[in-house]
Amino acid sequence: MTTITLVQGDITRESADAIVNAANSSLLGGGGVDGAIHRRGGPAILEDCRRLRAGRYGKGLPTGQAVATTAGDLDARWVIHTVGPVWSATEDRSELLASCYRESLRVAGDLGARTIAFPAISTGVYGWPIDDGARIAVETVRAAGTSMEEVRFVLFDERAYEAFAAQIG
Ligand code: AR6
Repeated sequence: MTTITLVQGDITRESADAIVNAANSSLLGGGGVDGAIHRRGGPAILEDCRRLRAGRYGKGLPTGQAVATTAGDLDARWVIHTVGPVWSATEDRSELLASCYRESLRVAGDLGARTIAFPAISTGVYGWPIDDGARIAVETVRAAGTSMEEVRFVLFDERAYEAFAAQIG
């Protein structure tokens, strides 16, 4: 049984086996939660990301996929970097957003993680409407059949927290 929990706050303050980063395909950092994770996690995370870019992910991490690095100074064992889709009003990219949650759970599960903390992927800079982003996140985790004991959504503001709370019911 997987417990889904909700927290309002800064994901870089959380303690979990795996903390998920809403990255971009460069894996080399950015704003939003990505910037916060690299700032608080320290340079070890970026060093791992650079190694990934020099190796298997020479062209970057494709949208919807996930990859793990060290968590550096964060209170976690791994950061799972995933690349959400940019919101589009003309194209349905929901499957790519669902894939971010599924792939992050798979990568974390393969590493042996039992607890994982997610931000609301794509709902910031990438413009995904928060209610729909929350629906996809919760539906995908519920359907995933993961080995995780706890899946925690860490929502930065009250609006996002309420959107997730409405999905949990
Ligand atoms: N803890 C938890 N949630 C946060 C935090 C935090 N410290 N900071 C922001 N959020 P975003 P995206 C929320 O923009 O939309 C970056 O530049 C935020 O309120 O971080 O997937 C990357 O490098 C929002 O609800 O990620 C990419 O280029 C959610 O996290 C691009 O942004 C996601 O917002 C990815 O855009």
